[in-house]
Amino acid sequence: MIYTITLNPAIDQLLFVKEDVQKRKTNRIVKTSWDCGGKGLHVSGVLSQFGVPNEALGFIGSQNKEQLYRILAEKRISHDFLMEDGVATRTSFVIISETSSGSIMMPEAGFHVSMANKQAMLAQIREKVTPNDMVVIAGSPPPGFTLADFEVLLKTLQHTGCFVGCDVSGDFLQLAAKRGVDFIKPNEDEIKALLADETADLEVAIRRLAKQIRYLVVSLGKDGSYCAHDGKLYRITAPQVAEKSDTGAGDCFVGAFIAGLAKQLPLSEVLKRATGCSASKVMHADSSTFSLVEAEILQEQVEIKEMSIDVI
Ligand code: TA6
Repeated sequence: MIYTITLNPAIDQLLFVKEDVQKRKTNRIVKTSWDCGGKGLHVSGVLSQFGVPNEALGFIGSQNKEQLYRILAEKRISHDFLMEDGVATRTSFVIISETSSGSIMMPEAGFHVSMANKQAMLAQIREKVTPNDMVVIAGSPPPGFTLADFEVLLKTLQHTGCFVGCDVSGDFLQLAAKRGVDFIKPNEDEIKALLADETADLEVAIRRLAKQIRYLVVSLGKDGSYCAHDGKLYRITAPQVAEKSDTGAGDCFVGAFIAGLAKQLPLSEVLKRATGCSASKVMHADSSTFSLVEAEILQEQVEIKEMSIDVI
């Protein structure tokens, strides 16, 4: 089984405007719609689209639970959330211009999680997770969820012997890297920060960090990615597509990557698929839509160069 953990889920409110938002102008909204938000939920959505059994875990608020459940049912995402009473799952506003590419994302902070629910999550993990499972923690933590809380969570997961993937940032990423989790996906700046060396050559930085992480992916946005695994370094070039919204593209990559590993595909195939899926996502305006058919066509345009990791 694959579990995704979204510590701070969101409901994305998509605000479509005609042109780019400008100050001192009435920026009229021409259309609004809703999507699930929070990186782990997107990972779950992708896994479901690939037919890979998964369950979304995390903390949600009682006040707008029906709305979130409706969106998750549409995306065929099964879940077992812990609920905080009297608060709402945060909204993440995403502004999408109909005439230009890219999106603006403005997430709310979210609610404080009670000690009882933090403990309940640890109990849930001890009860559900087995050594054959994969667990992906993705997205920002809610206010008051400390680094110490995250360390206990990681320790609890690693104690089960399962595969642990983390798509997190800042101090949480530092900690995940230090604890040698199985998968992380920093960007170029983050990997240099991880090594406390802003001037490090990117490939040198990857080679150094790869010693402690089984699957290390470094995302380079529209320029593709690097992946280091098992003594090999891969440079992946992404297909160029007409961008509508990049929101959720990284999550789509993670979901497809984990789906590929779960299906035990060769790594080059996993990387091609994940890159094709995230390129397809970029062509869609909302936060989670991508097409398996589009992704299959796009993955044929993905180029992978393989290098030995031991050069440096
Ligand atoms: O990556 C896209 C997304 O998951 C959005 O759907 C949005 O809700 C946001 O990211 C939340 O990001 P955060 O880092 O705060 O968890």
